[in-house]
Order: sequence, then structure tokens, then C-alpha cells
Amino acid sequence: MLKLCGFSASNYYNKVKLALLEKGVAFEEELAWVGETDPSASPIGKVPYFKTDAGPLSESTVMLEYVEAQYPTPALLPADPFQAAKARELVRYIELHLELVARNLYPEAFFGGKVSDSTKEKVGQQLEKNTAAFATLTRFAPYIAGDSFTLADCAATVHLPLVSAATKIIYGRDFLADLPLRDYLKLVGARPSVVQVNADRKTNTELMMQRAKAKATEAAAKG
Ligand SMILES: N[C@@H](CCC(=O)N[C@@H](CS)C(=O)NCC(=O)O)C(=O)O
Repeated sequence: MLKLCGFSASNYYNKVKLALLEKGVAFEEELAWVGETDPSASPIGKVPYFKTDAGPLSESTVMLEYVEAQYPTPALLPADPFQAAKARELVRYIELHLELVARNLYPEAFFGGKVSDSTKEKVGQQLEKNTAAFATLTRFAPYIAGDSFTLADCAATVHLPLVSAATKIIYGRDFLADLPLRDYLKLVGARPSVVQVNADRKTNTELMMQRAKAKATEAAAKG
């Protein structure tokens, strides 16, 4: 059976999990924390990755494309090639231009660490530009790429709340405040797939925090 490997606190893991749940694909989850991943499946050590009957596969957006091709119904991309490309464009913007940039803020925003002032300034400038560009592409009609739930929604649902929260915490201003994110998250949040992903994320985040604490205590004891 298809195995989704990684952990449920990960936004990239949850993007793929959402697509599988939306499609009703039978899959198992294999817990793999960062540092404990299978190098033969994820050579770079990131999660998520798949173990399929045909072999392993990493990189979440490639995994989404595989899921869409292997399990075509219900479709998570519009049938029209141009509209499908527009949905993919949103996935790319959300990850490359928003999430990956905002990720530089996470150590301080979410994990009790510190980010330098120069990083904050540089990231702030990039996000200012990138969020404005992203806003021109989004539809919210009512889904992010139009009238149906697509792969772009799998990405938006898991990544946008992090971008929003990180900018609010670090700069005192939510860089996505001009988007109808609250209503959108309420809409997608009612889907059984999103309810499950959010519940699993909460449980797994608590576990992750406990692990981090235990590791810190262990390190302190060693001196
Ligand atoms: N481009 C990767 C990004 C995945 C990613 O960054 N995953 C994080 C967890 S949310 C991770 O594994 N981080 C550990 C690391 O970068 O070594 C994908 O789309 O799958």
C-alpha cells in the first residue's frame, strides 16, 4: 500500500496528505522525524516522501502531480490545460515566493530562537514584494484558483496560515491581511480532509515539542 512518510506537524507533509484524503486514496502513514528519514527515499533528508509499489518518491509538489496522475478522480486540477497551469502557478508562488522566504522567520516566530535584524529586513522586503504579486494571482472564488478545490488549495490551506502568523509575530503586521484568508480558511476548514489534517497536526505538534524539550534537557544534562 502507498505509504506517506514524514510527520503531521509538517506543512509540506500535510499538503500531500490533503490531496490523498480528498481523493479517498488508501494510504498508510509512516512516522519519520527530520533526522530519521530514509535516505534511499529522501536523499536530501526532507519530508514528506512516498514509498510506493513502484519505488520511493520525494518532493511534495512532484508527489502531488503523481497523486493526480495515478488517482485522477476526483480531479484536483481543472480539465482545461491553461486553468490547470494557473492552479500550478499558484502552488509555485505560494511555496517558492512566500513559504520558502517566510521560513527564514520560523526559528524566532515559532521555535523560540532568534533571527538577525538583517535577515528580518531582507525577508521583509522580499515578502512585501512577493505577497503583493501573489495577491494579483489569487481568485478566492471561492477557492484560491476558482470555483473548485484544487491542488492550489492543498498548498494554500497549509502554507498561508504560517506566512500570515510569522509576519504578524515578527513585523507586527500580517502581510496577507488584505486577502480574505479568514473566510477562506473557514470554508476549506469545513472539509473532512482539512478537519483531519488539522487534528493530526495538533497532536503531532505536541509530540514534536515534547521531543524537542526532552532533547534540550538531555543536552543540558550532558553539559
Ligand atoms: N521542497 C520540499 C520541502 C520540504 C520541507 O522543507 N520539509 C521540511 C519539514 S516541513 C523538512 O523536511 N525540513 C528538514 C530539512 O530541511 O532538513 C518539498 O516540497 O517536499
